Amino acid sequence: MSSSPAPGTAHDPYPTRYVTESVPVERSHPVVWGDGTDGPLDAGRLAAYERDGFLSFDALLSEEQVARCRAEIGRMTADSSLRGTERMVMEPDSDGIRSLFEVHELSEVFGAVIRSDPLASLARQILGSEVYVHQSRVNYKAAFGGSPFGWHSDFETWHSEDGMPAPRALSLSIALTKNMPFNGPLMIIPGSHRTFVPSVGETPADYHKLSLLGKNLPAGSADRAGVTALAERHGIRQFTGAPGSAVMFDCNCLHASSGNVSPFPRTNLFVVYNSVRNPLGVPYAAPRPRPRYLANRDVIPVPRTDSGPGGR
Ligand SMILES: O=C(O)CCC(=O)C(=O)O
Repeated sequence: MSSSPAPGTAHDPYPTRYVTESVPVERSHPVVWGDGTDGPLDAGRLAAYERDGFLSFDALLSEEQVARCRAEIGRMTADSSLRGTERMVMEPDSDGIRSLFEVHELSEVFGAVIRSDPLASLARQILGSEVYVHQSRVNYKAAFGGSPFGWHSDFETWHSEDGMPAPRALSLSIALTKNMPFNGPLMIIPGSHRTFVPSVGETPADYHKLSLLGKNLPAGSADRAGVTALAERHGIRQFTGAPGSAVMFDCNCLHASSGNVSPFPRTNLFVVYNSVRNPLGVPYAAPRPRPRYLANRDVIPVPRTDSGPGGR
């Protein structure tokens, strides 16, 4: 198994933030780890994930699960004890909610969905090991003003700010409302997972308090020339779909989404699974680690169950 050196001990294959110029580097780690045979994806789907860095699903969650998640969102949104906590990130220009973090801990409904075998088994198959939940969140993307997410690689942030050694993690973005071309759906540059685009700009202390607000801040944003070159080469895919549809994507994919000026909210559940063999260490390029609701350091494998989706 290949692994990355700890910061300061050897050459870091993914230098970022402390660089003065963004020089893209080719990924030195696998995309599909292990032989990829232990899981629900067939060889064709695995090969597509390896090539593009993502896979989409028409119905990863059932209608019943989506209804339960939406009811739970209503409950959490009305929960005054969550208002004003760091887990709830508000929109920069309104009193709307932008994101709610750690929903797998805050809610039994979300916890059961996120730990269910149909979801976790996908991550185990791609990452070639047991997995744990690195981060979970609901991105609300409210009607008439949900703000955008600029182009970035999540691994760039998790490596620099959380001390994630290797790109051995993946995300699921699951639609809880209909994702349409005009309400700010996810966009990915196919094939961008093979290139690490460093971000120029040192990480200030407690940077997460600013960077989660949707402002286009330098540290953590992908270098524009790097994004342009990859988009010109590979194009941009936009993901639309019914509630319950999903996109699973490699942690180093360059992705973004536009703001939502439409009258239709675009609310998605976002779950990140990391390999238990890729635990977080000292940040590679930040003064101190981010809090656990953003970057879980408890490597507790998601148990294997056959109870079916959604925590029956
Ligand atoms: O929900 C979205 O549209 C994008 C989310 C995203 O980029 C992120 O959470 O890193």
